[in-house]
Amino acid sequence: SSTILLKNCPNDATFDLPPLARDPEGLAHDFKRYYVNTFGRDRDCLSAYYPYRALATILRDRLMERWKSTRQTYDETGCKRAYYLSLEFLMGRALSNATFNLELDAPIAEGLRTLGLELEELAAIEPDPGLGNGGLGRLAACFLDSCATLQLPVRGYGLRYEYGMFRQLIENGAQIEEPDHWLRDGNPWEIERPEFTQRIQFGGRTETHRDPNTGRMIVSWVDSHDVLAVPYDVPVPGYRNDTVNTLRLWKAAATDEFDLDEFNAGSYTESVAQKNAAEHITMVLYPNDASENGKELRLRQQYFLASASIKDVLRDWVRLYGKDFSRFAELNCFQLNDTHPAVSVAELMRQLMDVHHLEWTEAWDITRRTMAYTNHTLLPEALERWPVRLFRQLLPRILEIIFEINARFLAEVALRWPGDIDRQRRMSLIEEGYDPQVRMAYLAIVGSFSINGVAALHSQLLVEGLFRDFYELWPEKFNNKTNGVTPRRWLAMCNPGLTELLNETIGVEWVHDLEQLVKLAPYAEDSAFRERWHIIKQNNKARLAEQIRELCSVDFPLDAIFDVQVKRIHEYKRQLLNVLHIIHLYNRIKRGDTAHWTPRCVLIGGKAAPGYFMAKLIIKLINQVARVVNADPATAGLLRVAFVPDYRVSLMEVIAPGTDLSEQISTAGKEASGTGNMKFMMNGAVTIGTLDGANIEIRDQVGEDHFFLFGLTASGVESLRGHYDPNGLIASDPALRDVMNLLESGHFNQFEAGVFDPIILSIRNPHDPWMTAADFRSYIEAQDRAAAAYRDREHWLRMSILNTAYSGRFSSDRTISEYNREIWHLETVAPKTV
Ligand code: NBG
Repeated sequence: SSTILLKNCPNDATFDLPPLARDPEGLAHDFKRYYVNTFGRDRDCLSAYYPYRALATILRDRLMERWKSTRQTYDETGCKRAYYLSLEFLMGRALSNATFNLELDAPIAEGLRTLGLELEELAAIEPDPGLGNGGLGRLAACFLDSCATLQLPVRGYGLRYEYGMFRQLIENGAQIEEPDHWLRDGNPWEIERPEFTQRIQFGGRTETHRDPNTGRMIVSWVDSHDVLAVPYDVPVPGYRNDTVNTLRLWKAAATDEFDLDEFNAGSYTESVAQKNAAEHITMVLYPNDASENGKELRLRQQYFLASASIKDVLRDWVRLYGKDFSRFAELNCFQLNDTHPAVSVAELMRQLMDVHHLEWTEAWDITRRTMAYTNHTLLPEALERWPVRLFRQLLPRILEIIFEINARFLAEVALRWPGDIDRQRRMSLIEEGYDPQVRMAYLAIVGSFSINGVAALHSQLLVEGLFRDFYELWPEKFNNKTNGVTPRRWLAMCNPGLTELLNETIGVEWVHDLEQLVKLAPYAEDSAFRERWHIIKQNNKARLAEQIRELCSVDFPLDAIFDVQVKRIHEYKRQLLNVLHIIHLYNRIKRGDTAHWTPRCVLIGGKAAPGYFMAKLIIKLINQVARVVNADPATAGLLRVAFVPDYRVSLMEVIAPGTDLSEQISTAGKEASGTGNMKFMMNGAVTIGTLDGANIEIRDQVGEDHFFLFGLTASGVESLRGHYDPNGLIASDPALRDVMNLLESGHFNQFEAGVFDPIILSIRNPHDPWMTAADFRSYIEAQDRAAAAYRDREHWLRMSILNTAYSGRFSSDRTISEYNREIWHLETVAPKTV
């Protein structure tokens, strides 16, 4: 019914609506109206949910008018547009973001107070939508925020998962996963747009016939099982600038037709039940971070996103420009967030040729001028490859196109390197073998004009290693775009205390021009300023400690150094190294080696992929070590350890401001960039870290004296491979030997003999890819330096201030400006003010 069209749309331009209130009284009035008339509540309603909904509706109204005006301005100016294609958008809560970006925080808080309500309390009712795993999904969210703030016409395309990232519980030290039905109570931040529904094909076969008019061969994809893609739009407000961009999320829905064969065979119910399967496509987010998983449903998700989004863009094109695609590449750009949406390359070809009847050369020229690919990892286990047989069965037409792309590409390689058969085999989009595979990264590279890594080291390692052959062929395509995070959510909103001090000291411009934070640097020498800095940090630590007490029943004393590692649990991120250090400190306490001790609270948090055995075991070890350490009276006032369950965006908003020491301790060469490292730095934490990912650039910015460096370099790691000898290291380092002894004695698993054996074996394994033992000595020495530095309070405060002062480079506004200047080439477009 929602797809039935009217002859004339109601003309909203003539509606003459009164302007919406922005003052406390007007806002309170609107609140009352929604609470009573829209949600039907009264004094008997004790649920905080309805006040939240009433407030969300107020903000939605105010976003809506700007949203429409932004859309119309983009259409009217005929500007070039970019599309960020991503299987993940980890947006975080929307209410406080909208309130802040619309500059309504003060009047709303005041209006609510007249009704006896607290803005912060209502904002915390909102479920934190977890439509992403970790860094990659959160980066997409920061990018959308920066695009809207910079007034760039960029639209996000993603999937509307019914179930996002699982909720993590800890039982007996181990991770338990629980489904997170975040949509259960509805979502006020989306608008369903059934009128823009698309039809997506799966299965079936292809047929070729000659067009009687043109004589051209036309391929059609027939007998397919189709699924509908229904878009839900989410507003993305810019920072105080009237721009509201769009994140369009697709939901899978069954078509209304029945499968006739089955229907005639009398299996009516089976036929209806099958329709249900269609809706499974967007049921759940795959909870794997930086590792592929090869399930058919995942490929369905990828194609569903690619096909629906490209159809949507082409529909828009035809609406605005008709069937002439000659300027399409000039006015459109797709940014592929990792290889997850890489099938878009073939899908754009398919639609241009089979639906819009372009010739191969023209379609290929358009595709190669519109697609750009970002790589987010070097880990081999994350490189996506799909079996050719799966493609043949699920996406037969797409496979034909991939084969054709490959044949033409390999001819190009042969022309450049005649007779180099090995190179052709290496570069082929198809990995030959018993079960041939499509290499998605190569498809993305061949189909794109730009390929980038996410930090300087990562981009360099890409062209020297993984993508070397392609770099030799097309050096001009490769570039770096060091990641960034939005200073709105990750400083201004999450750290109101510091924001106030910054505004007073250097003005308010830093919120959208973060390099201005350098103006803080001279204040590091001002002792009165340092004192204010200290008080703010202590308040933030108190807020964090309260959370930890509530969630973990562990007390964090505020005079201790707050030492934090929160991120996905992965062996390469080396939470294990952190645990070894904790055990080392515990040993020191037990042996009475506590002269000049710095009290320390270690906080670790993060989710493990449900199928990742070692990661789950590491969680268990952290919890067991925490239990032993915290229960031992000898550690009182010296050491506390907590594992915070269900780490997510809204928790980081409390954690980052309250952190002193930021743990960024991955094996060098493995962490593509990291973005948590940037959030901590902005909030005045000092980093202890390896020369990996963006850590290198963080250290370059803040200076080596204000960063605790340790460990092997990426090239050091590579040259140690083959003669790494962890057992020799353990034998010769008394501290490490003591740590291993305690671990191996079963001290942390009294009632579960042998549970941690796989961890012990991994540390002692000469082929341990993460080389945990290799970096132990240098790590505990860096930790000692950090502890000593923390005891010199004025020195630490200087370092803390300088970390914030030199964090300007890590704003996603800078990153997005670079994407735009070097890849997208969009004009800024300011919508008409409403
Ligand atoms: C992750 C990297 C991080 C990086 C984010 C964002 C994947 C595949 N990669 O180091 O591990 O910060 O991407 O670029 O999730």
